[in-house]
Amino acid sequence: MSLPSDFLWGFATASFQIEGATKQDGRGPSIWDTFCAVPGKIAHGANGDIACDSYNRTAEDIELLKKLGSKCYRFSLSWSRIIPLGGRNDPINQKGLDHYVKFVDDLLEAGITPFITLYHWDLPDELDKRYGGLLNRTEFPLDFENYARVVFKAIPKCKNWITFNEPWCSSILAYSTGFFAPGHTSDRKKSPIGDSSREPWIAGHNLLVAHGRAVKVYREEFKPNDKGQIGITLNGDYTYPWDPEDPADVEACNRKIEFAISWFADPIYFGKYPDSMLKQLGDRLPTFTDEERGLVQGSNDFYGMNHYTADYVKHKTGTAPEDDFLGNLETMSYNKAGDCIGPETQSFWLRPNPEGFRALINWLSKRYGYPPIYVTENGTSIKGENDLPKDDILKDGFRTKYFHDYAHALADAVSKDGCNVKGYMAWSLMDNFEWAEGYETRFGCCHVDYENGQVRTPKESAKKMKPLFDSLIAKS
Ligand code: GBH
Repeated sequence: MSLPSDFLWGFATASFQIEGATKQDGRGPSIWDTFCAVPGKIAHGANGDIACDSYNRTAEDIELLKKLGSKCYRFSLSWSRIIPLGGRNDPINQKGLDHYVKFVDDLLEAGITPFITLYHWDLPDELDKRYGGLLNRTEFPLDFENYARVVFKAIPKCKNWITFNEPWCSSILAYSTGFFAPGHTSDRKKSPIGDSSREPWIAGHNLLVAHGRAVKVYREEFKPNDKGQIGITLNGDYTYPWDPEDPADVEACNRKIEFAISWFADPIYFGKYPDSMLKQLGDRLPTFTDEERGLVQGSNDFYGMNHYTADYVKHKTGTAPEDDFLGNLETMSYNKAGDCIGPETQSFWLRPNPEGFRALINWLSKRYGYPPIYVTENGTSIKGENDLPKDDILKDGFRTKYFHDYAHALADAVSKDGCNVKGYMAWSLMDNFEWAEGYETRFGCCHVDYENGQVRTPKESAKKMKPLFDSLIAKS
């Protein structure tokens, strides 16, 4: 057996992607409600108003998790349900808070370990309007700290906390490319506001400080009694050189991971930004004050890893353009020899490459001193899945194979390479609102019938998850 007997596995979701009920029980709007209302931003003009209606179906979702054998469940809280206006002097919405308190009670009752993400991209809209949201260096971290404290105090029974999901996306996609809310970019055809050369790096910095503030609060005010753990979840792809003989491509591979992951992980583990980023971005990368560094350095009890795919990387020559965020390189699906990184999916950025998963777990472990890692997301879409009749969607052999191969790659990283991976959460429990792609792209292990009352039906991949992990986890 390759995984320890206490290894946790389960499924993951996020509030805006599944909850719906955007106007129920006093919830305030988030930046995603606002963004969805802008014509042209979301495929088919979709929004989160109903989604999977999980806000009204918590019992059903817990039954589903139980049936699938899920040991843990990662979900996120909607900040604007709990504090509709978001700020530290704004009122708390007790109904919204109670909803999550009960949900955690019910999960524990069902024997499922909760992993709570405090922030999965749905900032209270008011904070964006009031002071520019993530771009505000003093207000945003303090408001996040307050929100975190409110939640820690109300839900002491949760022992696993994730501050931010993928700050890379909250910075780059929201403030550079403008694909995600609030949609800032330098491209004036897409947005009247934004500066892709500076804003993403400011947002990233402020997210790090906000993370550090929440961790300090948890460690000082709650951890001594509650005895939980807290960390951040970062996304990143593995990279292979387009031309393995070209040292510049080999170097660019490392640089690509640094721009995606070490941007956040280096300050957290080492107290500074990576040299490669300082070199390219210069003073566009904010400088940590001593106070900020003190908050950020050492602020992970564990590393939350979201991982889906890998790329071939080809270096670029000359000075990087001001809006570059990859590290002056390009990513490709084929290498110089003509090998393909992996089969196509419904997501242009995702091609399965399980070996890359094992390699990236090793890369992270070596760089950051073999920290405990929880894989907080891993999964795939399937090309054309949404066009199939429901019965065929349920036979998701492609996804089943993806999970099989990735779980085995993870098991090798643990049993053969000595990496310290402690849990794994598949993305996603069910089909849901896939951000700018609306409901067209499905990532669920369970099918959601959006036309017929949001009925959930396990696909083959969901049913095979328990046997898969049973075959890898040692019996206690
Ligand atoms: C996760 O991000 C999210 O956490 C989750 O909410 C989402 O549903 C899931 O993926 C499936 O998409 O070419 O610059 O546009 C995955 C990591 C990183 C994948 C950014 C898409 C786009 C790169 N994402 N990437 S870009």
